[in-house]
Amino acid sequence: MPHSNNHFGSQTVNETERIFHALDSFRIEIPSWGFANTGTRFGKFIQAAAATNLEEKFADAGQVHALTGGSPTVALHVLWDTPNGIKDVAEIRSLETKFGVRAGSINPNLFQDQEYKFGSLANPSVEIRAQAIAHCVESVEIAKALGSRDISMWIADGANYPGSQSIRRRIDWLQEGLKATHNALGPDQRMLVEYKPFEPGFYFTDIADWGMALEYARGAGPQAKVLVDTGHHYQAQNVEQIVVWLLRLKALGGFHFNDRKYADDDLTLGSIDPYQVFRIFYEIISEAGDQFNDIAFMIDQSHNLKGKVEAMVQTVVAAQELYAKAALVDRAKLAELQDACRLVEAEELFRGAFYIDVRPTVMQWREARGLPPEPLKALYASGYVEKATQARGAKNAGRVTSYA
Ligand SMILES: [Mn+2]
Repeated sequence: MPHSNNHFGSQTVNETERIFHALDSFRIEIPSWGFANTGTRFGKFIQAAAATNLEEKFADAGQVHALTGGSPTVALHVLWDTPNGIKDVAEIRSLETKFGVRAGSINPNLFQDQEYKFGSLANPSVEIRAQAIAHCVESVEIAKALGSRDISMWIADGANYPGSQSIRRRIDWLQEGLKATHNALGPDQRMLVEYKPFEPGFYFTDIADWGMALEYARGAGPQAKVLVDTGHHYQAQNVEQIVVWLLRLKALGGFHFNDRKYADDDLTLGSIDPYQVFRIFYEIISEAGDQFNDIAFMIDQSHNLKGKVEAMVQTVVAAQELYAKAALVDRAKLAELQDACRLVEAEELFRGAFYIDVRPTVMQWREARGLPPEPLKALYASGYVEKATQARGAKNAGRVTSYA
């Protein structure tokens, strides 16, 4: 076992190379909404340093990328970030140049307007469905103008009570809406279909699992793929197995990474179960092949209590470290052990990579790439958050916190 018996401190040259190679190819997109004030179902919590407009979100995202070297794009939310639609594209272009991060996936908003109380693309009202489709098509146009490849479709539609909605008719309505959105895509664009078993609908959601998402994607057209949000599964589900199936079916569009203890908790990636992230990364490294560039790694988290920029730096660093660990699994050796059914040795080889402390090598990689060796320390030393607090504190103090 060439790589598994000397992991106490420094890595071998081979391992260093593998980690450098892995980190050079690994990019994870951060969401604009991760920098704004958020809360719980009960109220919003205001942070003095939270971003209050798109420029501040880009500034924060640029800061995270400058410190980590791993997050060159920022996911945008159409209603929150481009309130004037396509007219906002010029401003976004100049923010990209100013802050050194590009616009990434475009996220339509099909859950906030009052019209969507009973659903958007699956609403029984033909007028509201048409409004939802128009919004999706506009989102595609914004993405085109920004040069963004992916439209991420998070459909919050569902129902709370048995008998209150027709499950079957909603399938047809939703499929029609997704098809119409797909038809608007440019040749290089993709539509990513996200799924979730419950919430906000507590009897059903219209796209409850990866099978439904896959079927909707196939029905919509060849440029539609499935988006896996790691928090959108029942507790016992094996997410890495879903990932392998989607890869096999050439239908994996990307991820929304986050962690959870109970349901869709939107906690920091790897904070509760880092081994799960490692397992997912391992399957991608081992199975993706030429599909790798078609996988959009994205973060979807909500930091209610942690400092926004601080939490996002922590997230990207955690993702880089877990990705580096997954790259250290000796795949040839593992396959040999698996085929020979040497079960314990196979398992030990696999989890052995998880237990390697890659941080010293990741630090070397950062230094070799002109990045600060310890991004969080560099953030604290920079005074960035203190400056943001100064500049944004007054604006944030006037924000509404209650839902009443
Ligand atoms: Mn998500």
